[in-house]
Amino acid sequence: MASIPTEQVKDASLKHPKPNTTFTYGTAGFRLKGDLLDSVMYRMGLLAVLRSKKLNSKVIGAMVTASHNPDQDNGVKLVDPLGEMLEQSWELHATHLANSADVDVPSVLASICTAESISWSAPAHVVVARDTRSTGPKLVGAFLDGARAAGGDVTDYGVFTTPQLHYVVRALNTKGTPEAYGVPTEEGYYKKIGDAFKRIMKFGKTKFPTIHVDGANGVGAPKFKAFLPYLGDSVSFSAFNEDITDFSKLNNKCGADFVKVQQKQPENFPMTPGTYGVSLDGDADRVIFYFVKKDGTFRMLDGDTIAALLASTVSQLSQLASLTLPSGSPRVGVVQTAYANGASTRYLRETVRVPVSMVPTGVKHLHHEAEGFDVGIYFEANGHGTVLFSEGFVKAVKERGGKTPEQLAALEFLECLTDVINQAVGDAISDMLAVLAVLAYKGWSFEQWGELYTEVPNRQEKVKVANRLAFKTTNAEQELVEPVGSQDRINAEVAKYKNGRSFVRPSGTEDIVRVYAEADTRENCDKLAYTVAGIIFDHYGGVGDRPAH
Ligand code: G16
Repeated sequence: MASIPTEQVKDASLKHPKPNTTFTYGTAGFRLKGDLLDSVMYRMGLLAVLRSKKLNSKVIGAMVTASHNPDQDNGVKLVDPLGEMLEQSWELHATHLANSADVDVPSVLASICTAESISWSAPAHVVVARDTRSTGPKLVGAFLDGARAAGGDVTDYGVFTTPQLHYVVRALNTKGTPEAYGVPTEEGYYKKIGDAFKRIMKFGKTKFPTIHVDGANGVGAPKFKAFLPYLGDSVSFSAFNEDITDFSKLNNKCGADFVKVQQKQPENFPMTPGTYGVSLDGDADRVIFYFVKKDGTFRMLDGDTIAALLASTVSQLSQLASLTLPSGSPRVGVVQTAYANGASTRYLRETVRVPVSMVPTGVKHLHHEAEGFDVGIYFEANGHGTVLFSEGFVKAVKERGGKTPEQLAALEFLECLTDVINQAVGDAISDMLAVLAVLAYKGWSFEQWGELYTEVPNRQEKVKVANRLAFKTTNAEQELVEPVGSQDRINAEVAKYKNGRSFVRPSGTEDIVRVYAEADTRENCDKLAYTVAGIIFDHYGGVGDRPAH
């Protein structure tokens, strides 16, 4: 029986020595300064091979990106066969392997094989892609070394958006089956989503102004340009922040994270009243919409607003079409995190009347929860999310059980929607197209969409601390259990504000803790956010500049 090529793995390990750093598999995989990640990449190449062997030679993906973070950062996350994030129990193997001494790598691999009953003789298939970051090519090289040292068959897809990599993994693993997801190439991705977008826009009643798209100076910019020829001419787009040659510009004063956190438009982005803007983030898996009102004020439409629009539309259309599954009416549900605006949760529960689940930050948690619904809509407030349609729902929609022309149209619209949306993972470009299609169908402007509910003023701040791992949370990350006493201090502040809400949690992608606050007025909300940020800084190891208004 074949066994681990110990010498080969050990020799290659020594070429990718581990630095004196402790690695953690965080919210979206390993994320650190790019120049510290060589050994991690090598070892994730090894682990991806093991994961493929464990799953009967299914294709496993790896995406090399640090998404919304600056160019100096980089990261890697492994992708399971249907495009979902790596199963959580394997995050422990990843962390263990990443932190082992160089010489111990073969024995750690052997221990994972034993724990997971992996037969080494099974073939392994792995694919990898990267965003536009400067450290990407070298890190992909280290990953390939790992996958090859373990004898895996590995394909490098070059520069991709994160959602394109997830799409390709799912398409490869479903090829030739009744669940075939699409042609497993970049063009296959454009064609599948583009064709569905052209079909769904037949229902459109609105002519949008030219949509300005902020590419965050990242991979989304060239990929969106490549996508344009597949989208027809129902909407016209203008692209901005497309410079991927000057690495310092990546996510710098632009992109979805900047817009969401700063609550203002990106730089180098012309906007006047009536302009519609859309920002992607650095790897194009998050999207934020915005416009400038007639009075010149900036209005943002974030992940919560996207979830509200999609949940209300899918519910209404399912009812209009009298859609019935063998289990009864389709169960439409929404999954959010603590960052969801309180008003959006109330709107979903009380007006749309759908169940809303709260889970910890990270699409890996949201995705899993959303799988429990016939239509599971999950969006983080930061614009990261998608919609999962169950097989039963898709089948019922395709069977066209409707009778009236309105019912048949509703079913066709829903069917197109299942193809426009990238169900493998949150996808900024596909989400943008889905939102535009829904608005066009309803005959709504961005302004009308923004009237679904009135947001409670909110603010997010970052605090740099000596040790963010000292912060431990409970209750879907809404309360701190450590440092002891910190939550009492936060509660005492929150109690001073009408509709006050605030929580603190360590980021899983940046070396900071995040502070979130809501209150009845903008002024109160800002005061609460900065007071809580100040408490964390003063009492719990703040370093650098104290957060200031
Ligand atoms: C990643 C995750 C998101 C998460 C975000 C911030 O996004 O995929 O689910 O909301 O990090 O996480 P944290 O608050 O733990 O830093 P991205 O776009 O950076 O991949």
